[in-house]
Amino acid sequence: MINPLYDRLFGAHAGKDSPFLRLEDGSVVTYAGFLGLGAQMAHVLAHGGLQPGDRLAAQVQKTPEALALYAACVQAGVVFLPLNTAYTTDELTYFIQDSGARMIVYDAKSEQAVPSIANRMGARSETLNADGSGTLTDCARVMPRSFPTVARSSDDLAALLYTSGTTGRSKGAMLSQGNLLSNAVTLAGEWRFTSEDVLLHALPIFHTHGLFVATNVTLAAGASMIFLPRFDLDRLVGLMPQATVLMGVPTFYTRLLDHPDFDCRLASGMRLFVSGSAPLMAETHARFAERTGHRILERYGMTETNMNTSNPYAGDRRAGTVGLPLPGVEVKITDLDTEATLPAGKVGQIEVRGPNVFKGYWRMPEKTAAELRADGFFITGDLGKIDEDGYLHILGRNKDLIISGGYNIYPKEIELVLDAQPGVLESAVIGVPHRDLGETVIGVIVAEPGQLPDLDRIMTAVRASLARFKHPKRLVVVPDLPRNAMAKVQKNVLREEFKEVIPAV
Ligand code: MLC
Ligand code: AMP
Repeated sequence: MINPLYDRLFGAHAGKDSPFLRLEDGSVVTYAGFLGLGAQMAHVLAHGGLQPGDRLAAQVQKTPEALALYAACVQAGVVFLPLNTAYTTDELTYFIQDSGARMIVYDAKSEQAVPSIANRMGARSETLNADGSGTLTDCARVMPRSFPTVARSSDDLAALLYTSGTTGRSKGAMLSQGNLLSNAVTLAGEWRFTSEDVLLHALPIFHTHGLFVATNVTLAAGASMIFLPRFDLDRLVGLMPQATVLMGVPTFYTRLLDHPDFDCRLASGMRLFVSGSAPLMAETHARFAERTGHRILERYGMTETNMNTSNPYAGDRRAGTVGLPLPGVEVKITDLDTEATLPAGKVGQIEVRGPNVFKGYWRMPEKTAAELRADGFFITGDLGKIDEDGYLHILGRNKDLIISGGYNIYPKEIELVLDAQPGVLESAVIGVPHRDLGETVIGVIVAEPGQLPDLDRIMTAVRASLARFKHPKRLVVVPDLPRNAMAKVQKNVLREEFKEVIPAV
């Protein structure tokens, strides 16, 4: 194989007229059609001067063309950097600068700042709009439908995915061809995917879950996907009889349970429901099983590691656990202070090692050294235990992180914005329970002496700099923040105090 990821996931389907994407309007994109478009786009990248190893940043809507751009990058040896469509210009600028992207593909209808950012950086920019139009597809259309695949090795980078950090500065996780390929092939096998499968795809394609788990597993099996542009509960319910597998964040499942038409008849053609990216409540698992007869299969992963563990396909799927280590993946629990490996039943930090674990953080050797040990174990920042039967339980986090509807939100990033506002002395951002999203964001503010901060003005500043899903649902002003003897803010005290500040919906 000259390009392991391309050859196995994409090239293996060359010439096949079987469906890859089933679109909402009933039309179908075949494997051959998809690969032809990907090859045309690879020519556009090469004509644009992109060399193997160069980064291409894409902030585009979920379309077949956006997915073909991923295929094009892999085939041309270009490192794919997908970006959340909710990111603001400020956020986008950081990612483009930090990654040194050589080409930026963006939606001309929603983002106007890219050409000037690209100019400043000496990068090229192309447009790809939500209807598939744009300069990228215009140029691609006149290109040959085959492209000489660029040689890559397993260790070469395939993707750069940004994940926020506790310092408020996002880090680019470097994922190699081998990281992505090994995980896709393992999961397709573990979850018994075949070419007959039809995956109901309602996740975004700029994160690990929708791109590398859902899409790569489908490709590894030569299966097809019902490719929805976004999550839409009624459509999900309406299309379920045509599907065999659903992958979603826990919010998908709580919302499905709230839908009056969702019952066992509707789910009778389905063979598998997978949940991940955030904790699935045992109660949701139980209600789902009662309603449909299906036990949701929960798995555990991260941007840096792809998937680490999964409940078994054939064995016991245990609610409240994330299952067993995947083949080839080692999971251990270590003491936070001594770093010694702990026995079954003891709670500590979760560390993982395997072919799935990333190569480090882009241009951040100190951060890489702090989280990725020399022996290959990655310190996940999650806390948990392994029980007597080998199942992993996630019991908390040793990192200040909020997960809202499957999106990670690092409080520090929001605190930095709040702290910079007039009248604000300091702030603490916390996650409180939310029925629909699992957790949601609250900003707790301490005013400068004698000042009354203007909360509307503060929210305007937040909106200008941070993606919508990170916005606090409420701001509250308190006289001071609770601190421990080390002067560290006790967020657990704040979480307890404000846990009911957001009404249950
Ligand atoms: C949308 N909004 C959110 C939100 N999603 N706010 C907080 N948290 C979220 N997750 C906001 C919007 O900005 C909007 O704000 C309002 O809620 C309604 O927007 P919407 O677009 O109608 O929301 P909806 O489509 O219902 O989205 C909810 C969702 C979506 C759960 C379907 O968030 C989603 O697709 N989440 C999946 C995220 C994901 O893929 N995570 C995987 C990461 S990879 P307003 O103000 O306009 O009302 C990873 C590794 C692993 O973690 O293990 O998988
Ligand atoms: P991300 O950085 O977006 O990839 O998110 C990774 C984090 O999501 C992990 O470190 C966990 O904290 C969390 N996560 C992923 N899957 C699960 C799960 N099944 N249960 C609990 N937490 C999860």
